[in-house]
Parts: sequence; C-alpha cells; structure tokens
Amino acid sequence: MPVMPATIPETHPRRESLLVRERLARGFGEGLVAAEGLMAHGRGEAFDYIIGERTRGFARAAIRAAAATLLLAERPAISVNGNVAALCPGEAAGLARATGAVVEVNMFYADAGDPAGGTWARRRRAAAALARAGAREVLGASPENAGRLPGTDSERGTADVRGALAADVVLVALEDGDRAAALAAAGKTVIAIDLNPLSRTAAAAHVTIVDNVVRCMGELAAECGRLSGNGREELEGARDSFDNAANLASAVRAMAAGLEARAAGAGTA
Ligand code: PTJ
Repeated sequence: MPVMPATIPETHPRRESLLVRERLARGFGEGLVAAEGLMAHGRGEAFDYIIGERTRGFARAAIRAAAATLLLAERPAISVNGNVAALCPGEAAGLARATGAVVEVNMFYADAGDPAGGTWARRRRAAAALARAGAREVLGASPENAGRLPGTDSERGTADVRGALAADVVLVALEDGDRAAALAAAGKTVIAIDLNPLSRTAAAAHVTIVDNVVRCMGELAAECGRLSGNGREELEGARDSFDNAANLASAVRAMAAGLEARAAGAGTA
C-alpha cells in the first residue's frame, strides 16, 4: 500500500510527533504494522500528550527497576510486535545487547496479506527489520520452535520455546492485557512499556514503564549500561524496592495534576 512521502516542514511545532507517525505509517505500508496498530498508537499519543511528551520521574523510577530486573535475569526475553519493530528496532536490538536478552517477534493481528489469516509473514518482516537494525538473532519468525503460552487463546500465545516460553523475565511493549497476565501466571517477571497507566497490561506487569516506547527503549538500554557495574545486592535492592501499584498511582496523579493545572490556565502538563 503506498504511503505519502514526508511533507512535514522543519519548523512544524509538532514535527517530532508527526515524524513518529510517519515511521509507523511507513511500517504499515511495508506490511509490518497492523492497521489496528495505527489506532493503538493514537491511544498512546493521547496519553503521551497528557504526560507532556517527556520521560517523567515515575517512568525513570520504573526504568531503573526494569534495568535491574533485566540484569539479574537468567534468561531474559524482549518481545517485539509490529509497532515496536517499526518504531524502535535499533533500540530493541541495543537493549538485547546490553542485557544478553533474546529478541522474539510476537503478533496479535493476522497478516492482512495472508489469505489464511496467519501471522508468519508479518513476523518474518518484523524479524528482518530487527536484523537490519542490528539484532543478532531474532526468534519467533517461523513455526519451527513454536509453542503455546497457557492461558491465552489469541495468536499472542504462540511463542518460541527458546524465547518467551523459556524466559524468567519478559519485556513486552504495547501489549494486550491477556498475555501480560498469562506470562505472570506462568511465573515470569513481566516488564511492560505502556503509556496507559490504566490498562490491564500496566496492572498485570511487575514493572510498568509509563512512557513512549520511542523514548524509553533506548533509555532503558542506557540505564542497563549504567547499572551493569553494580553488584548483585545493589541490583536486587533496585529491583525489590520498586512498587508497581504505587508507581502507577503516581503516574495517574501526575496526569490528573497536569490536567488540573491546564484547567486552571497554568499551561500544559
Ligand atoms: O503487531 P501486533 O499484531 O502484535 O499488534 C500490536 C498492537 C499494538 C496493535 C496490539 O498489541 C494492540 O492492540 O495493543 P492494545 O491492546 O491497543 O494496547 C496497546 C497499548 O499501548 C495501549 O494501552 C496504548 O496506550 C499503548 N501505546 C500505544 N502507543 C504507544 C503505547 N505505549 C508506549 N509507547 C507507544 N508509542
């Protein structure tokens, strides 16, 4: 499907946000992003607007806990869907390098170009995008090692036996709540990236980073680099002192305060 070439002037006040949209639209044109992924991004944008389109303190606290959790993991896995493969494949590959995690593609929506309604062609395209962006090995691109995550009925439950199914820690971004809950029920520690602090995913995860994946995936890799010199005890302290419910409450309060300030005429959040 053809996508309009860039027409966003350098001076446009919302240039950054429009460029991200364009990246996603290009991914849609290349059959990487599901049509529903465009709508999901719109919901994320609305929350991002409310938090002020920057990485806030509550997100930084979660990034630190997530970095410690990943560094302490024995078999970490990073799950990548169509939106993430289009928006920040290089940052996801960088996070895998910083943590020794495996990268696995995972899709919810069927491939629009597949008459049988499968996800494998889109999975392969996402794996290719990740490889081009520097990922060494990408799991989940073929049915060969596919298994099922118990407690999921959707395509999200199809996972690689060497990846998410074998992992002790799984990072998911822009995830649906069912799989986040099923991963947690399977005994895995779940790290989620979700701009919506009210989502089922945000509540089901052990560490939820309420931030735009475009900003925080690279920031998480950088934090792993900064913490990698720390001893086990310090990392355990950073992981175990984090309270996800309290941090989500901080995110909601910050959003409410920003909206109140706006309503009072005091500017944006
Ligand atoms: O490629 P697929 O088939 O695996 O499908 C991917 C999507 C995103 C379409 C699928 O996972 C989906 O439908 O997700 P949901 O249930 O709409 O949830 C996506 C969540 O991510 C929502 O809570 C959004 O607010 C949030 N979100 C959207 N864009 C971003 C985001 N969070 C962080 N960064 C974003 N850029």
